[in-house]
Amino acid sequence: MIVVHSEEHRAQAGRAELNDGQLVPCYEKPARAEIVLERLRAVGLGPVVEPDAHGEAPLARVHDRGYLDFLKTAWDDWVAEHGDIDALPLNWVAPGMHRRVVPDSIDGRLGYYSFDAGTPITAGTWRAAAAAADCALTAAARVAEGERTAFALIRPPGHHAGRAFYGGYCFLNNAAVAAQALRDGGAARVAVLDVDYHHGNGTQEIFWERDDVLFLSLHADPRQEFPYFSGHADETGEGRGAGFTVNLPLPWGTDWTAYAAALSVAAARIAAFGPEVLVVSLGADTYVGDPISRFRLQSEDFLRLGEALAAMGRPTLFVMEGGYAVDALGVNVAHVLTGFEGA
Ligand code: OKP
Ligand code: ZN
Repeated sequence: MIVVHSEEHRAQAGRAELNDGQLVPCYEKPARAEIVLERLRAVGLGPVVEPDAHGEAPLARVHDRGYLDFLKTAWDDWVAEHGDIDALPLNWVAPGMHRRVVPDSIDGRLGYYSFDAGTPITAGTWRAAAAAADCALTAAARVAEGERTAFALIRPPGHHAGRAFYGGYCFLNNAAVAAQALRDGGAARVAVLDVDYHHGNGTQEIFWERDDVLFLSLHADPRQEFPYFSGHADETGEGRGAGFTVNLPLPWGTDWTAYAAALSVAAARIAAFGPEVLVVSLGADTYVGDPISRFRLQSEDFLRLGEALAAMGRPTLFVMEGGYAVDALGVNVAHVLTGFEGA
């Protein structure tokens, strides 16, 4: 399986995120990608190739121009105001307020374009995020050229990033950028299946009114879990997109048996849609040992997940999302990919 990876991910190395009332070391850190790469090499999965530069045009197909411009200069604007400290937002819009005017102040713009305080912007955020999107686009191109599958081994992740907002460790929606590029390259229908523990609210928002990109997500119930305000079962899309968003929220404690049942529901919907390509937002934070998540998948279950994805029978692009039990992350991600390849 072709693995597309860039060391530029290391440029995103936040010092702290706000979690449970404290500034704590970032869970979303460079070691995550490093351990996955090490494991893929150990099991002989590869080749590992560098991304091609795709420029900003494919990003602007799913992201707002003003948002991209904000992201590019946010760090410099923040440092000019506050010095060399990770940039975190502190204020957001509430009912009765409005977001008609984009603030000039960097503090105002951080709040305007975000939805949480767990996602530091650092000196290298733009560089790392752009490299991740390039990896996803490069892997997508390989699948478009006829490969059965490819894996974008990337960070920062993307599925919480929307058309004009960041949050949940995500800045550019790599899976959405890739799905749109596949559409623009001639695929009539693309499905994005998000198996990260958290709801892919950004991907959902981007494709909410679209009937050419089916979005499906298995995730912890937003009644219990981040991002709290997105991912309920009755969110199914609007306009032309009505019925083309599928949310399968699951309770804390979900194990493979319950997870596999939900996966079957997603598989049936994907089969009915008949996509030319399947994009998998691959988070391994469903693992029992994940430090910020509460599902109960075992390492062996990730092999079954890979087999179930292969059984969907589509050319498949894997895009890395979350997974924070760093010691087990390499094994778990490799299990999905080898499970897929062996099936
Ligand atoms: C990103 B991805 C836990 C706080 C969690 C945000 C989690 C973002 C997950 N106390 N904060 O979907 O893996
Ligand atoms: Zn996640």
